[in-house]
Formats: sequence, C-alpha cells, structure tokens
Amino acid sequence: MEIVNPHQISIKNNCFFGLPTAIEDAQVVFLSVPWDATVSYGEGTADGPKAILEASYQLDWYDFDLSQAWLKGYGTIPINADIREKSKQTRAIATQVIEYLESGNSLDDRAIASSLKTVNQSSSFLNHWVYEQCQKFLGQGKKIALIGGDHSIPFGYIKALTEHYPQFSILHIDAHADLRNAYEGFTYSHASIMYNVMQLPNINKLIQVGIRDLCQEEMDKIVEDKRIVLFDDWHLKNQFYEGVTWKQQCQDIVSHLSETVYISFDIDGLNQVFCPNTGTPVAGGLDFNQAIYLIQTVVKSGKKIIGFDLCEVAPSKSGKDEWDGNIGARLLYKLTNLMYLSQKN
Ligand SMILES: [Mn+2]
Repeated sequence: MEIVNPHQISIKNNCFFGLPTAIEDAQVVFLSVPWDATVSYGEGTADGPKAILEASYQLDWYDFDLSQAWLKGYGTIPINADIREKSKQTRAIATQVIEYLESGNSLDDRAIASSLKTVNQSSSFLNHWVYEQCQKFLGQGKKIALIGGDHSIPFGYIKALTEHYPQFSILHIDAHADLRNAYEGFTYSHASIMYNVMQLPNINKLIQVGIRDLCQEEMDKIVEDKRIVLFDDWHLKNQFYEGVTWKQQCQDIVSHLSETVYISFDIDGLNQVFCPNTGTPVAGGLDFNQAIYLIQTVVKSGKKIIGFDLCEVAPSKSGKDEWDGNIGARLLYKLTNLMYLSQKN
C-alpha cells in the first residue's frame, strides 16, 4: 500500500482527497455516477463528481471524529466517461419530452412515446450499471460511497444492498420528498427515487429530514405508507423556535431507524448557502453542522451506516468558484469517516 504523508500537499492524482489507496486494498470505494439525464430544472449535477474531486485535493485530512482517517483505505474508482456521455445523450431526448409537456401536451400522446421509452431504457441501463458495480464491491466486503449525479442514481446501489442485508432503514436528507410515481413520465426520475426504492424488499423505514417542497401526491403517499416518517423542515424549525433542541430532534429522528442505516443525502437538504448551484434549490434547509450532528447522532446511537450516496452537487456555471464542490468534498469526507467509525463501534 502506498504510504500517505499527512503533512504533504495533496497531489492531483484523480483520487478523492488525493488519497492513493489502490482499489484492491480499499476498505471504502468512492464510486462516481456522472448522470443527470432526467433533471428538470437546473442541469450540471452530472459534473458533480468532478467538481467534488477537484475541490477535494485542497482539504486537510485531520478529522475530529476519526483519528488518522487518511490511513483507513479510501480508494477512488475513476469517473466513467461513457456514463457521462450517455447521460448527455439521454438528457437531450429527455429535454424534448419535458418541453413537449410544458407546451401543454399529454404524456399519452404517441408523438412522444418513443422518446419517453428511450429515456426510460437508458435509466434502466444506468441502474443496472450501478447495481453491478456495487454488487462487485459489496461482494469483496468493501463499503461504497456513491457520488452523484442527480438523485436517481442510488437505485441500483440500494437494490444491491437489499441482497446483502435482511433489513435496513433509509435516512433521507433532502428539500424534496422524491416520492412521485414516474415524474414527467420518467420511471427513474430524480424526483421518483424514494417512490422506486420503497418498492424494493427489506427496507423497513424511510425517515425523511429537511423536506420543504412536496406535492399532494407525495403527502398522500407519506400518510398511506406507514414505513415513511416525515421530519419536514417547517415543523423542525417551528419546534426549534419554541425551545425544542436539535439534540432532542436528532434523537427522535434516529429512534425511528433500525440498527442498520443507509443514508441518502441530497445536497439541497442543506440551506442554499451551501449549494448555490444545485438544480432545484429551496429556501430554508439544514445548516452544514446541523446535518453533521444528525449523522453523528446516528453513530453515537450504535447504529451501523452500511452505505450512503451524496447527490445533486453541481459546479458553478462559470467554473470559477469551487464552493459547491468544496462543500460536497467536506460532506463526502465526513460521511465516509462517520460510516467507517460506525462500522468499528
Ligand atoms: Mn432528492
């Protein structure tokens, strides 16, 4: 294994945080999914992994939760250029569908049927690619940090996990509930990820935190599916203003999770100050430290984090500032370290 010197400046070696661990030696792998085919509003999240990677070299490795985090064995799978290209091609077709709908036309029209089918087939291909990648690394006993991309990308990963764990809960941090059935006709839309995931076996709870933009269809789904517990941003903030502490709120949230937990982290769950270029920003949201404290509370409770995704980070349009990537990188490092720590407890 290559020796890592924590005092040196990170080398731009195409590895997250400059950590050069070979994949065969890695305990955790960073798997990027440069995909944003069905994004409806602001594009750019397909380049999220690249933005996070480039900003990640600049981080220092010391972590207050995990000593010598840089020696734990974090390996990087290179960002797949073919997936990035397929996302671009699919997105062009998806854009035709979205524009067709926005002109007041119906999804049932035959004129749009073949475009819709092409997009859905591409998304199925992507899901299968993610699934196969994840099965490979899980089979080798590694943990996976999945990096999006839009929020459609963890489907194959979560499906793979359902084949390794008899039961787990999902802690979902997001501005949106992502519970729409085939949003805009796209079966695997970024806005449908939790709807789709909840069709999979072995998932006993979906705990949603920070949600503040949802539709009636989604609220009906939350009420109807007893496995889903909503901690929406409005109620969390109002309780907080009336004296309930974030510590109490976190303990309440964590109490709903089973002993094994998957975290799905949409960066727009945070306040937009921390993700100014994300595709579908919403006012309000969690503070950076608030989100970290919630994950720390999961670890402190003794529950195991079995995997996570970090989605919807988008680089700045000008390409001049690294703020979105910088926050993404810090969050990625922290989530990885807390996942590692939870496994050792
Ligand atoms: Mn989302």
